[in-house]
Amino acid sequence: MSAETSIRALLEAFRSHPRFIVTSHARPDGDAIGSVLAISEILGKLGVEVRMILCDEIPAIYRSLPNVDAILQAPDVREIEPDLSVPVIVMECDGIPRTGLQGLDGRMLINIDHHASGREFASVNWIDENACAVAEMVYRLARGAQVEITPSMATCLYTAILSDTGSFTYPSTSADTFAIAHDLAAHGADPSLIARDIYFSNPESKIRLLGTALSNMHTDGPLAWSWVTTEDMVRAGAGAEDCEGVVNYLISIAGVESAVFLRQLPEVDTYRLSIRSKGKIDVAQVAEHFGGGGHRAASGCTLDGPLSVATEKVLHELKMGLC
Ligand SMILES: [Mn+2]
Repeated sequence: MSAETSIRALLEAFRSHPRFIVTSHARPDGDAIGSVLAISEILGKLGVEVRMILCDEIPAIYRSLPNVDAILQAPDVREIEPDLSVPVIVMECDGIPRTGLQGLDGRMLINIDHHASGREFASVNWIDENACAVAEMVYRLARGAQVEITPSMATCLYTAILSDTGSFTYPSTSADTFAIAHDLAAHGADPSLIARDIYFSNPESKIRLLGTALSNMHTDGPLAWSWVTTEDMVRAGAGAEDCEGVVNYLISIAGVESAVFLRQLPEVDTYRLSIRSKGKIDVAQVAEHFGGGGHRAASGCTLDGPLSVATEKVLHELKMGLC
């Protein structure tokens, strides 16, 4: 579906339902949170009532976003919205499981995604692989719906685009990205304040954990990898969100084409992998091979331990991708 057709289908759905649930994926990132907040404000302006529900906590760096306290955290949407006739907008997910939420089955679903691994699982599916963030699509929706971009909307969308493009450095960054960022700054997004919240507000635990992760670093030609165990995390007083971005230090090494960061999950000997590429290797394919997903340059998946086996498996796939 073209953007125009999708936006028309969305507006039609908004007109025929007085109430919506808006959600995104588990372990929400800047795009998930910023897009949920912005689309909810747009819906509000269109006279639609909205409940924002995520299964996980908002990471500290996004807790100053406007209206973020209105996002509810619950394992099951029926706890908050028992009426099954209330449709759900699912953003940045390739299916219901990615939300981590229960109680979505049997509802009308609207799917808005920009991942290469995006799938048409909903009644309305708007998937644009070329969008740098779902926030870009939400911005286009606001324009298409002729909703005025408010300073709070602009702040949420700019935050999402800044974080999802790796500060305007990923291959998805285009002239359009800057045109949108320009318009958002003109409508009240403050680039300096937003950067301070995202990049200069780290908890000390995150930097301590980074130290451990970097001392566990290994390289083999164009590949770099590193890990932290649950014990490392306990020692640093760190949580899962403190692992965000560690992989970017590994991919920042000259000559490294692809990098992997493995985080041991609590209780079971299973690892959450973040994979990055400078472009030669399609890491979306590598992640999909292991049941995960993402983009050509940034993806993720989960592998069973022990650590040495998980590491060997992913390095093998990455080496295949280099051939
Ligand atoms: Mn995104």
